[in-house]
Amino acid sequence: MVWWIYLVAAVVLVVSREGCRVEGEDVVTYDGRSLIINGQRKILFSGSIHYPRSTPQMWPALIAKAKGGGVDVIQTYVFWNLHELQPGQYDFSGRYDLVKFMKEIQAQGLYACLRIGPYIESEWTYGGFPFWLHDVPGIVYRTDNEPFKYYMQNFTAKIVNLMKSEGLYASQGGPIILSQIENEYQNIEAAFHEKGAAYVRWAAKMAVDLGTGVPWIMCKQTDAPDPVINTCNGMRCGETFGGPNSPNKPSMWTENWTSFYQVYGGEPYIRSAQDIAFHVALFIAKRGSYINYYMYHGGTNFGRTASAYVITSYYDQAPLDEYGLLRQPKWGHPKELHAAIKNCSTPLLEGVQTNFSIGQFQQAYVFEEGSGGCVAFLVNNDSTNNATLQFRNNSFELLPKSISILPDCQNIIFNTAKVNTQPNERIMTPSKMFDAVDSWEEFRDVIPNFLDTSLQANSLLEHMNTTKDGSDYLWYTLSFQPNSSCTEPVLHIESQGHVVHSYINNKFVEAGHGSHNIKGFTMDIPVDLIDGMNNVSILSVMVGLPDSGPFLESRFAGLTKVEIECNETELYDFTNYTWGYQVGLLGEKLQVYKEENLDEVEWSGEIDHSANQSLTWYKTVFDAPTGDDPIALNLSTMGKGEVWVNGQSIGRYWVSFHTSEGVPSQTLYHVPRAFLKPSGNLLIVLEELNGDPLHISLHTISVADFDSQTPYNHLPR
Ligand SMILES: *[C@@H]1O[C@H](CO)[C@@H](O)[C@H](O)[C@H]1NC(C)=O
Ligand SMILES: *[C@@H]1O[C@H](CO)[C@@H](O)[C@H](O)[C@H]1NC(C)=O
Ligand SMILES: *[C@@H]1O[C@H](CO)[C@@H](O)[C@H](O)[C@H]1NC(C)=O
Ligand SMILES: *[C@@H]1O[C@H](CO)[C@@H](O)[C@H](O)[C@H]1NC(C)=O
Ligand SMILES: *[C@@H]1O[C@H](CO)[C@@H](O)[C@H](O)[C@H]1NC(C)=O
Ligand SMILES: *[C@@H]1O[C@H](CO)[C@@H](O)[C@H](O)[C@H]1NC(C)=O
Ligand SMILES: *[C@@H]1O[C@H](CO)[C@@H](O)[C@H](O)[C@H]1NC(C)=O
Ligand SMILES: *[C@@H]1O[C@H](CO)[C@@H](O)[C@H](O)[C@H]1NC(C)=O
Ligand SMILES: *[C@@H]1O[C@H](CO)[C@@H](O)[C@H](O)[C@H]1NC(C)=O
Ligand SMILES: *[C@@H]1O[C@H](CO)[C@@H](O)[C@H](O)[C@H]1NC(C)=O
Ligand SMILES: *[C@@H]1O[C@H](CO)[C@@H](O)[C@H](O)[C@H]1NC(C)=O
Ligand SMILES: CC(=O)N[C@H]1CO[C@H](CO)[C@@H](O)[C@@H]1O
Repeated sequence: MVWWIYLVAAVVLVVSREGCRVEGEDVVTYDGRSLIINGQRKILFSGSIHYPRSTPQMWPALIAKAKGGGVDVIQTYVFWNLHELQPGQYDFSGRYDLVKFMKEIQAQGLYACLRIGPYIESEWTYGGFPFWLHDVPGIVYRTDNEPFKYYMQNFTAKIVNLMKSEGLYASQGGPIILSQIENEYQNIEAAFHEKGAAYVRWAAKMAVDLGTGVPWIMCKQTDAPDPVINTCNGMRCGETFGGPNSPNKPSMWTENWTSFYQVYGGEPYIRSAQDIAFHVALFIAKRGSYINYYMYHGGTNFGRTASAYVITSYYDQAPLDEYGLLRQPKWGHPKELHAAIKNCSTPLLEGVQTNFSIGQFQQAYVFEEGSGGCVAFLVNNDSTNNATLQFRNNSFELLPKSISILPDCQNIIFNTAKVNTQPNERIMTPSKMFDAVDSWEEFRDVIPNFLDTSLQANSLLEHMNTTKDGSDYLWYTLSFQPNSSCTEPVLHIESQGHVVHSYINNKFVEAGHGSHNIKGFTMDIPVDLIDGMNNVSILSVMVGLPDSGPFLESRFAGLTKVEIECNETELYDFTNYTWGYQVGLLGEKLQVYKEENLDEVEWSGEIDHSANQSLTWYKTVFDAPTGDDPIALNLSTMGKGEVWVNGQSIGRYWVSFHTSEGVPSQTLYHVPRAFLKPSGNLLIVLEELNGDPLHISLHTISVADFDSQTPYNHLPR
């Protein structure tokens, strides 16, 4: 549908909002108050669950638990770099089966919001872009650039056509009521000057012209062109959102962060259930009608899918934790809030809103219908004291920093600061220790020297453009002969990310790294050189590609300067020296983490993790714990690396990177049940430092109320 027909349809529907329903198909439109589905205004609660961050086996229970929590809509991004491996070559299998995910949402009677992007950020490597885009001549991402627009339109059309061919839009009887184009573009728009606004107009028109029959949204985009709806992302949209850019558009909140993503070296962000409820209630009081929890279930960044420095566990503090278990009271408290708001949705949606002050820090928001329906939200914004006040001839004592909901303007049925749900806690039940030395075998990866390399260049190559994201690892090697008088040599390395391991003459010398907020780092390492030719091999490691900011296509990573300083005045500058390169580790090239390739290398039964740091592959087998509880590996004694179970990567780990409190950011790593068979599961650990595999342990995970140790994984009554 072209946009103007769409607007006319919206206007007609506002005038006569009954009727108009095509059997089995939902007509989705909107007015200044809310989305309108089959002629009815709706207040909708939505929850983000990203299909590739869990397994298809987990999807039904995750969706059911979201529904149980009072969620009406499941929101997901579409992950371009999982789906389009090479231009025109697609993968929609297994965890990438978007159609199956949408059909599960539909089967459970929920709606879907499909955020195609295709730029998604999402703490996902390269913001969702396939790395091959980088090599398209003349490309500049996310601006008025023909090559970029071609591939963006091509993928967007691919997804829309896939959804249409499966009948998944609400206009076809499917669950999808909204689609998103672009993502928080306004954050970078100014960097592109007038091309930014031109791109926004193009993206909106391109999307609308695809004719999905349901509205499009743009989040954090105040100039979203009609009929695309601009929506808010953030923690406090009730306070920060400037509102829709037209009186005919509803006020929608597409990312109310339930927590925050975590980076290596960072602490988890704990947002209380009370604080979430306060801001959700405030947004509704201020005539908001759609709120999405980002994330409702975060899940796991399997493989190398996390973006730069982001940990493998994603939003574990969401209402459903990484394993899909209820995190209380974050699940139960919003559930009560949703029920309270749903209970008075008619006066909220059809009534006239007024707001007025009822105290120095207190306000009332009242919705009244001609027919007598009345709902009030009483806000106490005093963060320390109760407020005792009069409202409509009744006296109320309001808790500090709270919103009370009165569905009849008389009685409080819900207060955001009063949590009735019992908190719960995670219980880890040990299932197996891997402490038998003879259960492990190891393979030391090979440190390449200059003469072993086939790719050579007279400069320091940019890391990402050299690996093409085929691996985290890039070897920079050289050989050189120092002057005999270079007696106290110091190896000086400057890197733009993320980790460096340095070796001289095949001996480990030192590792260094940057962090999420401090990109570059330098190292000065006194080294021993021999007379004659020395081999210098430096391993540059990336922990995910960047996912945000303008000009992502021209980011620089890897080594920027390498010198050997003999003394204050004399140094060897290797910046323009002849370097030899190797992309990836030998074990990666041989895929030794796969059962069928184990024989490609010699495994040794004599494991010795205390030996000087080197790149070591460890292998063992284990049986799956009985039962259905989720499973995790405790890697607290390891350093940094990646883990595979039956050939599938469960993600990177980086236990040796401590927070300011001196603890690892993540020690538990999810092993999905779907990756396992009953016995003989192959576990492969690639360790970059000198972590101790003998103290890895396997646990089953459950949750229990604080006061009862009885675990439950089901929905409490
Ligand atoms: C998208 O591009 C692929 C090749 O890159 C091509 O086969 C396909 O026809 C294109 N689709 C559209 C809708 O342009
Ligand atoms: C009523 O709400 C409007 C819009 O949010 C705001 O500008 C105004 O200050 C509010 N009035 C009172 C008395 O709180
Ligand atoms: C509550 O008070 C804080 C601090 O003064 C202010 O930033 C915020 O906007 C207020 N919120 C409401 C809902 O009045
Ligand atoms: C409150 O009480 C006064 C005096 O008794 C009465 O006039 C008024 O109508 C009452 N207001 C409401 C909302 O009940
Ligand atoms: C605040 O009000 C609640 C009831 O709304 C009451 O239970 C509590 O004792 C009060 N707290 C204080 C400090 O007065
Ligand atoms: C719904 O609101 C009515 C008053 O309007 C109240 O009597 C009832 O208990 C509420 N139900 C729920 C589930 O909150
Ligand atoms: C990226 O690498 C290719 C070779 O694979 C090279 O031709 C190109 O110039 C490089 N681009 C940049 C920006 O370094
Ligand atoms: C620095 O080292 C060079 C040889 O690498 C030597 O010739 C020179 O005398 C040294 N200078 C000082 C100040 O030690
Ligand atoms: C340097 O590397 C080459 C090629 O692997 C090797 O033959 C030589 O022995 C190495 N030299 C030293 C000092 O390790
Ligand atoms: C090494 O020796 C050569 C010749 O004696 C001299 O030109 C050069 O500056 C020296 N380089 C360093 C880094 O000491
Ligand atoms: C390395 O080569 C580049 C390009 O040829 C040049 O701009 C730069 O100054 C050189 N750097 C050093 C340290 O020689
Ligand atoms: C748009 C918005 O509200 N952003 C806020 C999200 O929350 C973080 C952390 O509390 C704030 O720093 C942002 O301003």
